[in-house]
Amino acid sequence: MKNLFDLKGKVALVTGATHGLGMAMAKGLAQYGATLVINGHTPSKMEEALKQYAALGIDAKGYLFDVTDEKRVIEAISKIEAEVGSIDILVNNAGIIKRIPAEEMEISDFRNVIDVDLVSPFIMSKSVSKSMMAKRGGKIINICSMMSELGRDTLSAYAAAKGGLKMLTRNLATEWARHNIQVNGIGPGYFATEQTSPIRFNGHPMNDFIIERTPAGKWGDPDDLIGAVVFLSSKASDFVNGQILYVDGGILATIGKPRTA
Ligand code: GCO
Repeated sequence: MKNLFDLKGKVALVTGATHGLGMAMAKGLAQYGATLVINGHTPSKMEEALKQYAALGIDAKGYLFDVTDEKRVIEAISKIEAEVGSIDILVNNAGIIKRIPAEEMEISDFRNVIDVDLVSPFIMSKSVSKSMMAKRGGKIINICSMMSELGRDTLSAYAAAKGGLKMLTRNLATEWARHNIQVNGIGPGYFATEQTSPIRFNGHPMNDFIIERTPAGKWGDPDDLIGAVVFLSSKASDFVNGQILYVDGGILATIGKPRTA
């Protein structure tokens, strides 16, 4: 039986893959045979990340570009296509978060989060879609969030972006399935990363709250996302379109339970 999850011969581009969840997913794609291309925007972080990939025996190709700038994205995609090959798998992972009460949030901050977390996945997807259509196939995976389904204090911009990203995923799936392009999403629950460190340490109440609210009773480990991203990047998901696969330890499955007295 052919290995449905084998990514050999496929070029995978992961945005924001110099650290955190992006790096874990990128590592997993490479370990399943993909040729790995990573995006970042900070030269020092890229240099450090490429060393970490190399230490794992992964020959990652690094490209520095701003995913919110369509001109730069188009230039970068054509450079990658010339130097590595056309992109078979795109993981739109790059994102930012700003935790500010809605009534205090500057419109510029709101717009910045929407730009990075929602507009840039559209820019990236549109930019790779042409070559995917030409070769009649491709995989696009958008990294959504619990905030694609739920609100949380201080996250108005982030939830608006991630809720929009869920619907963008469904719409691109609708428009591009006819080209054999599968567009899906992954919704990570609460993971132990740099991005969540402000709400995990120094006695922050969110740490215990998340552990209680998550049926699995713990924060996720970034490697817990590898199975989902390999599945959605592989032949195994050729008839899966417009789905958001939540990897959340069960948070979205439950209303939670009362604190035991
Ligand atoms: C927060 C967290 C979340 C997680 C993730 C959950 O402040 O609530 O940062 O946003 O990062 O998005 O899926």
